Amino acid sequence: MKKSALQIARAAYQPKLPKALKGTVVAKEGAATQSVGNQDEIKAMFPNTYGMPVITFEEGNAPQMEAINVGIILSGGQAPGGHNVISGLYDGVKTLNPNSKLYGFLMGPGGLVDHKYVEFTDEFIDEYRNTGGFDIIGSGRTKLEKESQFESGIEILRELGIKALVIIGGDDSNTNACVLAEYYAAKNYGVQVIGCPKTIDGDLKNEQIETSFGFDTACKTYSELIGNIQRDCNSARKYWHFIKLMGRSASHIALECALQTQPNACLISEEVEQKEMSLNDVVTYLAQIVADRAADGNNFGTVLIPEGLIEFIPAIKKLIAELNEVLTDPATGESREFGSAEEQISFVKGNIAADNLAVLESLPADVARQLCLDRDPHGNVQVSLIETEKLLSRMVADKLAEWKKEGKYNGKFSAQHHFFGYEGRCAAPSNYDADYCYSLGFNASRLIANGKTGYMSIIKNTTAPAEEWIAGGVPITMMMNMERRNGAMKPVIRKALVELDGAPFKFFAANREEWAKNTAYIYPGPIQYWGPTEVCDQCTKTLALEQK
Ligand code: FBP
Repeated sequence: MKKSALQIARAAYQPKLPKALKGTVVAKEGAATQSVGNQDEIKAMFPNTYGMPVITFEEGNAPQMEAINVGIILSGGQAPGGHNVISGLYDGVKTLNPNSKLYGFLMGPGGLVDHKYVEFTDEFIDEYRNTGGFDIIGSGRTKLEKESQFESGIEILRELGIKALVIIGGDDSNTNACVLAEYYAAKNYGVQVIGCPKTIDGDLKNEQIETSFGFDTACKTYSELIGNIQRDCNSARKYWHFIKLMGRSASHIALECALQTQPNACLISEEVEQKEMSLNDVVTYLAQIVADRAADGNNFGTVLIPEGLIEFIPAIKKLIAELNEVLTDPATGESREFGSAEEQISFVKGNIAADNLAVLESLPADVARQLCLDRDPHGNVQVSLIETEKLLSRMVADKLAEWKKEGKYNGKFSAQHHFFGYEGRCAAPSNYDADYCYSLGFNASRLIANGKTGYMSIIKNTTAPAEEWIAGGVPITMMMNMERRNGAMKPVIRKALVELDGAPFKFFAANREEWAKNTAYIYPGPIQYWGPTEVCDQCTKTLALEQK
């Protein structure tokens, strides 16, 4: 593989580890834990992995381990730093015993079920240290939930002598990791399962997990691009840029990018829901900002739109909930099969309540169509395929045209559209993500060495220098509650949405009026890997505000 000069230099970077992980460790156990909701049901469903304590690792004299074979899976959407989780785990198991082996299952959880794998070697791992992407073994969205999949998995794990499996994923994949951990524990199969918190969306976080990996790099990459657009926008002064940002559900990415770039407007889905705003209310809010700037002679600006917005508009949320029910076959709990998209849409229209049908029919045809079509394997609407940025700018243009007729607006409105998602998911990891991910992987080897299963690898105190980071593990059941999925109640990790009383949102809300009216853009520039620490080693503004 031909490498750029940066890649060659970056390969030599040695990610930092918390002090506690540098030598042998001992596990300090906290008190027994409880799930965040539905305790009785979760306890009954996870009798072998419920109630375990939070673990913190401290320096100590642990005995030398026998060689162990470990497997790893990358699951779901790509996130910068995944290769460092693998290299951290590889180095971790080798320091436990140089004869330990690490296997990677190919193209996501499907690789475990279909017995597709590779064995890592020094040369193989070295090619991928500190690089972005998941291409080292590929990723996939196969949902691990059926007994037949778990049984197929154990066959290959036994064949390769694998005693522990690490699953790198978001809330859905880690929920499945926990179900697998419980199944193997119940059957006494002798295979531990450990999760790692990944997703650029930033919604896998709680009091134990400060942030999911990849969020830092993805937000910095998008913020660089937004900054570039803002400079262009402020140079030509003739366009409004409508920028949709990834983040399937929560608006953490949009909020962080707003904190980094100070755009003229940024929608936060959670606020739209809380204020029970309709699509028309959202459009009026944006059109007013455009009109106010036009009154000052500024016919240009930037608007950030979270990808998941549409699902948070209460009427549309209610519609989607019914669509999800209707699209699931109650007999099997699986998605219904249709011969064509048209057949699916007409089935949906014939089977939903009149008020929801009215909402569906009020939406532009392309949006309505996408809402009626297939979900991803975890039952999520594929919001990355809905062009909200075009929908909103079209509706703002219509509103401004009305206001022009009424003499309330006399500006010029010309829009450009962008969607930043895939651009950031495989970027070379920032120093933060390179260090955090390496530590998460290395730490997973210590959870394995301590015989843990059903735990997620955690690294805390990450706003301090890496030396002072705290390593340990949290039982996955602790993060669970029951939610309705595909027509039935299921145990799932609770997703972290933007907290409207949290410091990041409050900071944004306190400043947004000024950013709307005045042109107060910040141009963050590219991620820096070398240089002064205040430039190169910063965490996200979200994390800094949350932890301050
Ligand atoms: P994960 O939750 O698996 O990390 O993926 C998140 C995400 O990047 C969302 O932001 C986006 O909506 C979705 O993946 C896109 O999925 P796909 O890669 O399948 O198009």
